[in-house]
Amino acid sequence: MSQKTALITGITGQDGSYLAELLLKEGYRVVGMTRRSSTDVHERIAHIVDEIEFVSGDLLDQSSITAIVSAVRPDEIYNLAAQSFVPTSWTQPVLTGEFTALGVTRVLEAVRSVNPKIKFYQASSSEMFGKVQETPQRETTPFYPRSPYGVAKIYGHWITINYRESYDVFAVSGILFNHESARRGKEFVTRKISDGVARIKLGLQQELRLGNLDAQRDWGFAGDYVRAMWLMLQQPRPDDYVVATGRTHSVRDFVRLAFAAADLDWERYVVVDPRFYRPAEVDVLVGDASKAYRELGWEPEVSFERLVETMVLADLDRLRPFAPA
Ligand code: NAP
Ligand code: F7E
Repeated sequence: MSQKTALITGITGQDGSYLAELLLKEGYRVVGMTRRSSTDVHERIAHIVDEIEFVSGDLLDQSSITAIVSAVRPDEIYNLAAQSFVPTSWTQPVLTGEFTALGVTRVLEAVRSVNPKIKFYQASSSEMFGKVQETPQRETTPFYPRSPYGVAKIYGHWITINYRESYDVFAVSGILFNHESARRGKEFVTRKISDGVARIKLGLQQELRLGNLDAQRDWGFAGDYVRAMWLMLQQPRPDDYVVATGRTHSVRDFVRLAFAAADLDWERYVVVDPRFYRPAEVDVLVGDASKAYRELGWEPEVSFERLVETMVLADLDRLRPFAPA
């Protein structure tokens, strides 16, 4: 069988790095789309950078995307690029819509015009459920977004389904619940906590300021979740899937376990700071991934407890060289 080619938008992000690793292992030619930057943004993929081909493009620019799809001739496209930080979606709502919503149409337009046989994966999100209408949330649960990010992701979800139904494109929407790792951006709460715990343990920071400790999320490991993305494109028919662990924990639970992993008492260091509250909050999310279990044969391998501990230990290792003597 000839080698398959995958094009990944957002390859420099957390998920892009794990997906690139997986696809290389599966024998793919991996091409990553990156946007022009004056600094090196390849930190998360530094270990595999020689095995990946890079093309320069931007979700804002239709001509660059169409030219890339035309030149690369991928069998599969994973559209992971987005403005993905929820608070920024309130301060930059229009840009978030351009990247996270219309960006999806731009990639789909490139697929439609170059070769509608290309398989397409859209990175949809549990943020679409927002103020939840049903618990646990599944593929059929109605959406009620609580941020411009959530609203933009719903557009991306429906335009993906629309291109499947209008043009017969093999287009799937993966509704993924929060997934984390040592490669998570430091502004997201889990990594902010693991980084903060490590800094406090090593004497580099005195306190950790956080927002709403009562929010609850269904947190899994990013390495497990990219496997579900790939499996979705290997199915006989395109469909949409919820990917989640089925367990939910509060930010406070994460904090408690993370400080305990470094033998620290969280209550001595955590300060609740209303600056980190959101204009509208998603209080509690928990997913029902039974369709993915059944049809994709997918299940998560890393538990919440192991995830928290791994993230703290990784930040301790990374920061130890900077600790005062
Ligand atoms: P991430 O770490 O924030 O990575 C986002 C990626 O998008 C980066 O590679 C970034 O490039 C790229 N990007 C942003 N704007 C772009 C533009 N205009 N043109 C081209 N590239 C652009 O996000 P992630 O956690 O890996 O998530 C991947 C995708 O899954 C996102 O679409 C996110 O919304 C979605 N999602 C994530 C989760 C989760 O829990 N992680 C859950 C559900 C859905 P730079 O490096 O240049 O900034
Ligand atoms: O917040 C609370 C905050 O920013 C989680 C993105 O990948 O997952 C992510 O979105 C919760 C919220 O992730 C702080 O209020 C408390 O309730 O880590 P987060 P998110 O908003 O759930 C979804 C699935 C995506 O698709 C997104 O792209 O934690 N929280 N204190 C805090 N959050 C942050 N960031 N910082 C705090 O200090």
